[in-house]
Amino acid sequence: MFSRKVVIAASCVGLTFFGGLGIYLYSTQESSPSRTQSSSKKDSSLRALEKSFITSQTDKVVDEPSALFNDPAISQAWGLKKSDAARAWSVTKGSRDIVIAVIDTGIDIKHEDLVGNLWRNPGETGKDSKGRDKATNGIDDDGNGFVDDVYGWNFVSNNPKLDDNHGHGTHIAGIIGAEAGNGKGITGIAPEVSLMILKYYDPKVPGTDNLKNTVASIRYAVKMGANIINYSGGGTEFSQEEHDAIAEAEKKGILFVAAAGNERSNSDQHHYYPADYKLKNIISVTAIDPSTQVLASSNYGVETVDIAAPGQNILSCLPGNSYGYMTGTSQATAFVTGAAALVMAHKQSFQAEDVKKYILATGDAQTQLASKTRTSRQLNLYKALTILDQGVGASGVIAVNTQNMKSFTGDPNDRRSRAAEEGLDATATEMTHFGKSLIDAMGTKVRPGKIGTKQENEGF
Ligand SMILES: [Ca+2]
Ligand SMILES: [Ca+2]
Ligand SMILES: [Ca+2]
Repeated sequence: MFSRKVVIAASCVGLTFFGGLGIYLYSTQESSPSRTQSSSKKDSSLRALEKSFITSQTDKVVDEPSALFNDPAISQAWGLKKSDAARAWSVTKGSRDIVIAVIDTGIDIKHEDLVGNLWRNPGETGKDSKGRDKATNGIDDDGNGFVDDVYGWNFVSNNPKLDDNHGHGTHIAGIIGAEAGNGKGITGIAPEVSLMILKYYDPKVPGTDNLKNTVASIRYAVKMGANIINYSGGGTEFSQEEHDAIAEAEKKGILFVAAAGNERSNSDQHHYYPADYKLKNIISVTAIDPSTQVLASSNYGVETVDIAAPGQNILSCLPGNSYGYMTGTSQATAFVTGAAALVMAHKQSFQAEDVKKYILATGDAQTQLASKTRTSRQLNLYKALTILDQGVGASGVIAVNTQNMKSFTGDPNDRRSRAAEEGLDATATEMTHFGKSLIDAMGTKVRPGKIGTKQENEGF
């Protein structure tokens, strides 16, 4: 039997506070062996928090998103530019109707950049029959088995207090759904969204059964109607219970976005769960740096790891209205979750499998990712939202809509120039090529009629 390694993120070393932006820079090494402890027999059921490294920023990228929103730190978030976020936001900024369960270390529910995007359980808000606030009346008003679960639940301490004693959960929540245009901090990938907070790990509570809490969190998310589950933990042991809980989510059309893990290993050979369960609703995500290289610390695998997204020195929220940088596949996972929220908001009929296939098929193909991921692609938010809009039908043929066609810009690769040399309409060639690969990736079982129908309904 494999022992499950318990790994927590590096702690804060070399803290510097930049008052103007409320930004903390942490300077630490990538991994810290002293924080890696082998699990004892008693701890064998632990599901580890995937280690995100608190890091210092080294790469500054001039960023278009800063032209769109007034959030002061947005220009320091290179991953937004890398993922084509600004153009994606011109299509949609998400929707409060999309509920994302963030299963993590809790969050700072008072954080200035998150408070407006928290999910609120409708059954635990408002007044009860005696005029008391349902949120604090000590009664399980909606009868779901949890008392006063307004924003989610703390499965570590079995109460509704979601305080983040680690920082990881707040950071992940910020990447997914920090508010845009509020003049504070950063902007999440899906700046309009509802974040359901489920706490499965707390470094201050020793002996926590992370796997049990993870399973309970997944079941809560399924029961309470989340659309997407974001999970950045994992371990090398297969858990039937965890598998079955995610299979329940699959049945309900809930997407499960999972970190590939930071074990520096090939997941095809050394499986990492839950990312590697063979379920159609799971997206496994690895992390890249600004030059599109998979991080040395990140797991990879041409059979098991689906897609890559920014994960190095990612700026996001930290508890206490502060901000800082972290590195790891957790951060990359949050990018994909945000992308899924945007796609669901834009295409409301999409279920988990549709969103998954769509995000995987619309990423930018990169040669550096060919030996590291199943799709060889990095996340592209704009293309994830617009390929269908551009009129690529189920047959891979482009609908006649030159207005939209002209606005499309795809991969900045040589296909365009080759097409120009051949006297072809470069954009059309690109789109046809891309449309075919999209359909190939989506497979024959994927609702081809529905895609075409949907486009017609939307006036294509
Ligand atoms: Ca309740
Ligand atoms: Ca209550
Ligand atoms: Ca903001």
